Amino acid sequence: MKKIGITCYPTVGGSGIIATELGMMMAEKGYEIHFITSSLPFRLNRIHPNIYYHEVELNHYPVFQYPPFDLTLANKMAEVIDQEQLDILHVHYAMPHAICAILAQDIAEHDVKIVTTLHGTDITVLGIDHSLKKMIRHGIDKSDAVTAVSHSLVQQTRDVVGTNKAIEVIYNFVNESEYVKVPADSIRREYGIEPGEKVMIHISNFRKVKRVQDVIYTFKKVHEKIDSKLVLVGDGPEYSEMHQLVATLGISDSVLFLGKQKNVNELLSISDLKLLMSEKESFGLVLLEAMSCEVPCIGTNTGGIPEVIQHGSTGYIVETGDTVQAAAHAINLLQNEERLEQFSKNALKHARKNFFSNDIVEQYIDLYDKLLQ
Ligand code: GMT
Repeated sequence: MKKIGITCYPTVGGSGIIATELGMMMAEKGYEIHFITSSLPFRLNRIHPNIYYHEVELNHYPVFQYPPFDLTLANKMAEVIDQEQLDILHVHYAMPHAICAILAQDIAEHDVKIVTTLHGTDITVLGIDHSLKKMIRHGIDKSDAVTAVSHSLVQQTRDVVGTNKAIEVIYNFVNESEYVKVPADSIRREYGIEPGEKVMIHISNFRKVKRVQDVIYTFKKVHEKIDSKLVLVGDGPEYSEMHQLVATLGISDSVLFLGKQKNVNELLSISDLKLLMSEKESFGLVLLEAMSCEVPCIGTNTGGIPEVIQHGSTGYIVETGDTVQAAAHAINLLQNEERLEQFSKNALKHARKNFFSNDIVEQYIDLYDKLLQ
C-alpha cells in the first residue's frame, strides 16, 4: 500500500478543500493517507481506516519572540516520513509548505518524493514580494513534481517567480455527492424569497481581491429591472464595509448576508446565478461548486476563471470591474427562462465532463506513479 503525506492549510479555503477531498478519495482507492497539519482539516468529516492525522504542535518558549512554526512543521514532516515510511509528501502551497517539505526531505532518512501544488495566492500575492520570491522559487525548483490548478497560474508562476520547472496543470474538482442540486422550495421560503424572485449568489472569504463591491453594484443594476435577491455567503476583512455599502445603496431588504455556512449546496440550489468578480483568482473553486449544482456563473477575465466558465454557454466572462456588462448579461439570462435552463444544464455537463473528481484524482495518481517508478 502506497503511503502519501498531505500538508495543507486546514482552515476554510479552496486549497484545504482540494487537499482533503483528494486525501479522502485516495484513501477510498486503497492508499494510506497521513495528514500533517496544524489542526484537523475542516473537511475531514469522515473516518476511514486508511486516514491518519498528525498534528503539528507549537511549543511557546519564552526565548522565542515568534514561535518557529515552519521549522516545527518541517521537523514533524521529517518524523512522519521516517516513522510511516512515506512514499510521497504532497504539499499544497509553495509558501511555506514546499520549503518545509524540502527541508524535511533533507532531514529524513527515508527516501520520499515531494509534490507541490500551487493554488494561487502564494504566487500572485507572495511571489510579488521580493523578500519571498527566491524562497518560493527554491520550493518549486527543488520539488520532485509541481502542479498548478490552471494554465493561467503556470504562466503567472513563470512570469512572477521566473522558474523553468515543469509544471503540470491538474484542475480542481468537487465532491459530486455533496455538490448536488436539491429541492429548494422550502429553503427559499425559509429565507423569505418570494415565488418568482430570482436569486444571485456570491460565496467568498471577503478579501479585497474578491471585489465583493462589484457583486453588489452588479446586483443593484439587476435588481432595478428584475425582482431579485442577492445572497452573500462567507466572512472576511471586507464584510462590514460591504454591509455598509448595501445600506448606502438602499438595497438592504434585498441582500442576505449569511456569513460562513455549511451545506452550501442548499444555498446554491435556491440560486439562479453565481457571481465571482475577483481581480485575482487562480481557479475559482466556488464556480465549480456552483456549476455542479446547476448554477451558471458570471466571472471576471482574470487568472483561471476563463478556464472554468465557458463564455456564452455555462455563463459569461466580463472584464474586472465591468459591472455594467455583468449586469447586462445577468439581466439577459435571468429574463430568458429557456436560456437560463439551457445554461444550467450546460454548467452541470461542463463540470462533470471536464472536472470530474475521479478523473482529476487519477491524474494525481498517475503523477505519483511516474515519480515512484
Ligand atoms: O481565494 C482564496 O482566498 C483562498 C485560496 C485558498 O487557499 O484556498 O484560494 C486559492 O486556491 C483555490 C483552490 O485551488 C482556488 O480556487 C482559488 O482561485 C485560489 N485563490 C486565488 O487565486 C486568489
